[in-house]
Amino acid sequence: MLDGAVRHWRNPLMRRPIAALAALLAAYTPMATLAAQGAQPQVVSVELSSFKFAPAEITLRHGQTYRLHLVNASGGGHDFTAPEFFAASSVAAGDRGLIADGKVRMAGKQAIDITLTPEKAGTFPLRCSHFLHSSMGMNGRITVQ
Ligand SMILES: [Cu+2]
Repeated sequence: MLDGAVRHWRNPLMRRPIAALAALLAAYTPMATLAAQGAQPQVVSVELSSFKFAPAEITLRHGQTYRLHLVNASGGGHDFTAPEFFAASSVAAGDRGLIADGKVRMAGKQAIDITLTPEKAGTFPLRCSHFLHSSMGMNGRITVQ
C-alpha cells in the first residue's frame, strides 16, 4: 500500500498539480497582501473652519496610500487648494473628479474623502482660495517625506 502511494507520488501526472498549486500560492500571496494594504489606507483627517485648517501642518510619507478625510466644520464654503501637492500625488481614479484646478471645493458642513498616494517628497503649500480667507489665516503646509 505504501509502495503504491510512493509510486503514485512519483507519477509525473500526480506531481504536476502540486507544483501548479505551489506556484499559484507563491504568486497569489503577495497580491493578497497588497490588496489588503490597498483596502485600508491610513486615514488623515483635516478640518476646515473659518479661518483655519486643523491641523495646518500635515506630514505624509511618499509611496504610502492615504484616505484624506476633509471636513468643513463651518456653515460657509471653503476649499482645500493644494495644486502642487495633488500634481505630485496619484489620486484614486474614482476620486479625481473631486479635485478641479488643484482644489477641492467644499460646501458648509460637507465632508469629502479622497484616496491618494503622494509620489514625491517635498513641501507643498495649502490654502483656501476664497476671497481673503488665506489672509485671515486659512493656510497650511503639506510635507511629504
Ligand atoms: Cu475658506
